[in-house]
Amino acid sequence: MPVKPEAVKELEREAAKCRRNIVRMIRSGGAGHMGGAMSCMDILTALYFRVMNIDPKDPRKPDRDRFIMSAGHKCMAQYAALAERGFFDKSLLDTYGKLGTKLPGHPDMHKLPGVEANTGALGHGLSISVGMAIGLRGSGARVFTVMGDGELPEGSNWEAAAAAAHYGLENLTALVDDNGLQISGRTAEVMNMEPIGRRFAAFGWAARDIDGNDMSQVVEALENLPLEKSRPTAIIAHTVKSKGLTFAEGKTEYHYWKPNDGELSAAERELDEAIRIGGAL
Ligand SMILES: Cc1ncc(C[n+]2csc(CCOP(=O)(O)OP(=O)(O)O)c2C)c(N)n1
Ligand SMILES: [Mg+2]
Repeated sequence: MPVKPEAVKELEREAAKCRRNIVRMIRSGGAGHMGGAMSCMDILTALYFRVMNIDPKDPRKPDRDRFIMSAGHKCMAQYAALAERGFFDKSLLDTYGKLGTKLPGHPDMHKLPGVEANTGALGHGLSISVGMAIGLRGSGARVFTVMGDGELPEGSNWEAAAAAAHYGLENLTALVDDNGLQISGRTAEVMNMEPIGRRFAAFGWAARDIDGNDMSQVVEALENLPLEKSRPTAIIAHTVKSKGLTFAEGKTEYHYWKPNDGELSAAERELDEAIRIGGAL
């Protein structure tokens, strides 16, 4: 069933607020992995505001859906969504990058409610997710993991992919934030992993491609899981790195952003305006 346009618009506004939270953290810390956090922000917004069974007042309730940010450097997207969804007070965003913060540059499950695993060394989140999904089989709880396209060359991902298919983990969904870039350039040039969907399919997954910055496509994909019975699902989400900040979109140099004051103010203005108007960026 198509998603109602009003619901899509509301989620797009939430996504703009979350992106604004990312810039707020960068103002606090002075720098951060902005590009990849922005590209996956629509996916996390759909998960946190519509799809996942979660409760900010009871973050560890046993039947909750689990979210793993496998590409841990993108954790500002998760912090932004958790804050906006009420898992912690938004004033914590202003501690990003400060000594003793609960919001470190890579997520720490012992510091922040809603974080299920410590990640940051690429290539481990899918294995963690497979273990969780096996443990949760039959409980109704699901596991969602966001991976980067530049993370896929890590061999451990493919051991995990094989295991997920072997155990028929239909409660597991991997979302590849395919923004086409990684730390040092175009993913296709650094280590080509295309065609990503067909690789997952060859390992026994059900896979599909979507536009990961089109909220109606993101919601439609997430509300029709599993894609095939008794198989894990891979959603290859084609996105734009730094989505939402026009001066930075699709540029490698904004993977880790250390802005000057002018750039930071321009980013704040652009996102404040996006929140005011609402709708897709
Ligand atoms: C095992 C490991 N190797 C290298 C790195 C350094 N590193 C951090 S981010 C990154 C690029 C990741 O690219 P991608 O997954 O596409 O992320 P995004 O484009 O969303 O920022 C790399 C190589 C790391 N964190 N872990
Ligand atoms: Mg990438």
